[in-house]
Amino acid sequence: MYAQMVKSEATNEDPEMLAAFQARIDAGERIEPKDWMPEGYRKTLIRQIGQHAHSEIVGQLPEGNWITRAPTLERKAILLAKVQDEAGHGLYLYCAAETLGVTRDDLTEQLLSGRMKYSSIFNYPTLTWADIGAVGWLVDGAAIMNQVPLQRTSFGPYSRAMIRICKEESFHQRQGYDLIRKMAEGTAEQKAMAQDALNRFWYPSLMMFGPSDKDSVHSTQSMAWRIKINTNDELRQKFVDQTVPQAKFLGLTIPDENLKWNEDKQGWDFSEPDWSEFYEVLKGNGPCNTDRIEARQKAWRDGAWFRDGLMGHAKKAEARRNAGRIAAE
Ligand code: BYC
Repeated sequence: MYAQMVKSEATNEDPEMLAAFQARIDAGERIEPKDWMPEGYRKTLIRQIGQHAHSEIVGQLPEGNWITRAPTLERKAILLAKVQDEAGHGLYLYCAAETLGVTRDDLTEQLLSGRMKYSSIFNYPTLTWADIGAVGWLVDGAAIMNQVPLQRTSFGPYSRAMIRICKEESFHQRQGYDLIRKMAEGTAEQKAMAQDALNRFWYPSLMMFGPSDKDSVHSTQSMAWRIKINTNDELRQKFVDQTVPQAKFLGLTIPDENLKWNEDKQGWDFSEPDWSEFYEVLKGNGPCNTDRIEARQKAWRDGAWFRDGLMGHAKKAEARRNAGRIAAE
């Protein structure tokens, strides 16, 4: 069935090569950059890895917003390290995408012109210090739920980047939980801030997993190619099952009246997010879309002198090397 789907996606590619490629995927082999791959596989990876890289980079903005206002030196140092980690994750992922024949400049240009997406979650504001806890606990928690299976994704460079990223993300999730726990166990006012953060971040976190399976455009093909290992709904359910007991332990209430343990499925029933809000955010109409893109555009403009300097240095070094080679010949 999968081979048929692959064939219909890319009719001008050699059916034997497609079948051999699918057999490698089905056997659990990793695909490496120099291997033959269907054009659709390459494009899907560039889209997913590129969006993922952009999410890491844009994801620095809501948290970076609180570095100067962290309440203690220790919390500031932790937050600073976390935001730096996100930059590193973006770089590993851009490098993985570059092995597919796209440049980081191309990807950046597509982000800045609005032609490439980043995760919807980063279009929501971080209004209070408790939001930084909620981002670590819920947003990094959702990110890990999605990324742990991606360590086994079929494309070698992506899978290896995910191994390192997951190690760091799990530290991020724990520091977020520790922060929100301090707030939840603090004064009545602090606990109310923690609850408010949970209320605002719950549904946007559920949206991170993408549309429900019936509306997911890419899942079937991406799973056939093992670019994705699980469906969006499977991971969303796992996230809810993991998070409900954590919220109970914190003494916080998940803002969902329909949350109910389902004995048959051994998991929690929960309300779907408002998908019309999700699609509005994707169209650019979320609370912070404009701010986020403008911040990245400004960073790109402000960094022009540095990129020019690096290129100038690289060109001079190359000219010196070439001159040395000619003299030696
Ligand atoms: N936001 O067919 P579907 C992080 C788009 S965590 C925006 O299901 P797919 C971080 C989707 O791109 C976040 N767009 O797509 C954490 C597609 O549109 P296009 C990053 C979304 O790809 C803490 C359309 O909706 N993680 O970085 O099969 C701190 C239809 O969806 C979203 C990753 O990127 C969304 N939430 O599945 C700092 C993980 N959901 O492209 C940083 C890797 C869907 O056709 N990515 N769309 O125009 C994935 O696992 C998959 O790409 C997704 C979506 C599950 C996200």
